[in-house]
Amino acid sequence: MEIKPGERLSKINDPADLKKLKLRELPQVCDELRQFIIEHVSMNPGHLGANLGAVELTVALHYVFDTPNDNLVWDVGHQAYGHKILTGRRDDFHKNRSFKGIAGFPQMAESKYDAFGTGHSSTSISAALGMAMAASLMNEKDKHHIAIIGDGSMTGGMAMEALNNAGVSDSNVLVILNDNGIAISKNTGALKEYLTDITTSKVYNRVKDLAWKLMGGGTPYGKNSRALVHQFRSAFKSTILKKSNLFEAFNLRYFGPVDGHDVIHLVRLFRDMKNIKGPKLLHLITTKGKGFEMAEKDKEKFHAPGYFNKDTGEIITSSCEGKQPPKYQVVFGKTLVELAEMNEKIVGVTPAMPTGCSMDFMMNKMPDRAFDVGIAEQHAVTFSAGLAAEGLMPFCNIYSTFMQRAYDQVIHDVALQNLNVVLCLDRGGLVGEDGATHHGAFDLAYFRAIPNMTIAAPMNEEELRDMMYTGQLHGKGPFAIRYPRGRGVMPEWKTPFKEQQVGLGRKIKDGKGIAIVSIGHPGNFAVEACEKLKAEGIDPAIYDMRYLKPIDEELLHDVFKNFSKVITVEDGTIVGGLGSAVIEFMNDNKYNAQVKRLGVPDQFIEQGKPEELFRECGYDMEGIVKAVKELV
Ligand SMILES: Cc1ncc(C[n+]2csc(CCOP(=O)(O)OP(=O)(O)O)c2C)c(N)n1
Repeated sequence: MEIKPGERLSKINDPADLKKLKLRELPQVCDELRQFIIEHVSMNPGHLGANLGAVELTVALHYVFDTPNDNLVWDVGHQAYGHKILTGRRDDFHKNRSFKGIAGFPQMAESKYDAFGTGHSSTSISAALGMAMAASLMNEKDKHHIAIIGDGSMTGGMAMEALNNAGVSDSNVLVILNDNGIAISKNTGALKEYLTDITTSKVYNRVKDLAWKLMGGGTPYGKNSRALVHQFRSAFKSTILKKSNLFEAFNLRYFGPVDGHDVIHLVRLFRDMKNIKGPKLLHLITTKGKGFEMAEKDKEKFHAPGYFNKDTGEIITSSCEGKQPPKYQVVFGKTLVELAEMNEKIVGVTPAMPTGCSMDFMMNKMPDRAFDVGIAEQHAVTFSAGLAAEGLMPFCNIYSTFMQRAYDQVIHDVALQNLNVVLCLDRGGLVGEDGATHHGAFDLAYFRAIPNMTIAAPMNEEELRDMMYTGQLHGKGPFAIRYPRGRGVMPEWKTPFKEQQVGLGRKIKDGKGIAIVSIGHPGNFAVEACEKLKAEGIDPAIYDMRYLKPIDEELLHDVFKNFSKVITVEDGTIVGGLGSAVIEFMNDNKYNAQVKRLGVPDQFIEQGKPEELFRECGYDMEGIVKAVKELV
């Protein structure tokens, strides 16, 4: 069904059209933009709450600044739908996050208005600062560089590193802190408390208001802001502000907190900010889900709600929900609680993804033993190393794509110290609609290079449970378990625990002429492929390696002694993963076989439904059938 934009929105094809409107027309533009986003996301799922909260901010930024000459750098980019719609992508928005459609996050290749590509958090201030530095070296002194970052993303270490750097530069960076008091789940940590304090502290705000009055300004940030700010700063720099304001302590000029939903005030504020040189931070208070009652009420659920009714807010779930196999995430969360009840040394660690990875089951059941450490993957890993060094058994769950952030921490703080940390890599492989920034395509390859590391990948729910059980008994250093997004294959998944022999694979079926060697969930595609091939008289053997490291050499000897044609299947890059390991083994042991590697090719894969992407990469059931027929 076609969704029609409102009267004003329908005329905005780029920011120049927006700029033609009168200031008083902007609230109407905001209403129409909000409605357009709600209608689209209800039918074509994506991020909702963050986008609704950023509507006024987005309209005001494009109204005042000279985009794309001025750079808008969105942090994470999950709140940039309004930006996309106002910058020429309104009519393509029904293809948001779809195969061959537009990306759900800003993408430099997609539009000149997307100053920087994002998806992972806490990068915006660094990128904007780099751009500002480049502009100043190239003598483009009038360009503006604006980082828009949420309070959750501000907890990421990179954001702090960038603030630290920005504060000693005279670069023209404006950081807009879009503070809605929540990340995906409730924001955690001292920074959150600090932001609440400066927003609500009567003393702080009274002193600030008094300052404005003393300086003769009726409203803060009025016409003569440059002079005002100067007086304000010199009077308060060494006293109240510097001591009580974190951002001033970083040498950034701090403005706010102000209402981030008053579009007219925001326009006036931004116009003023344009005249203030140097690094500065504007603190906006917004409401996640603004303007859609259900989303305001249940912010966590409406972060990315899936299909919902645009009138009632009711979330639409598929009717056969009960009969389907569970999601790997749920099996992880519930199994962790079971294990923690058996082993008191077990603790859980998540960097800001408690519901996504299902650590919330443990948090609810045993709140003292499960930690949400904020959007801080590096810290999560080293924090887990610390827990392990004292004899606890941490299960540190990080999405595969975000684990990339913590690579050195895994090598230096866990593997080199040979500490017993169970690293759970959720969303391994191609994840679907979130696209290139979120695919967990590299983990098998990047972990395989690390000494002391064990890497396990379950083919189904039972194996995930057994690997988790085995991981906590292992006691010989880091133990990684990587599993995909979404459902497994076993509706009856609550199997009794069995300790696995680490590094032992299995032959799923015997066969003739050709062997398929797989790891993890795609082994199920291989089983389906063989059922299909049977009808055509082709009968490959299937081996499920279970462990990529240590790899089951005995099983691979069996493969190469019996087959001269081998297909490897993995849900990850073919550069350095299972296929590479098998070829290395063949070479080292002087076998001579034809090996075809199926997996993610050596390129970034964009968004689409997982099935579409598996097909595109050629390792779904059909892809395996095709490869077997070509090779046999
Ligand atoms: C490095 C990294 N870790 C985790 C995530 C997953 N993630 C996406 S949005 C989000 C919450 C961001 O919170 P905030 O910046 O406050 O924005 P809000 O959604 O509240 O507008 C998280 C944790 C991510 N994108 N990048």
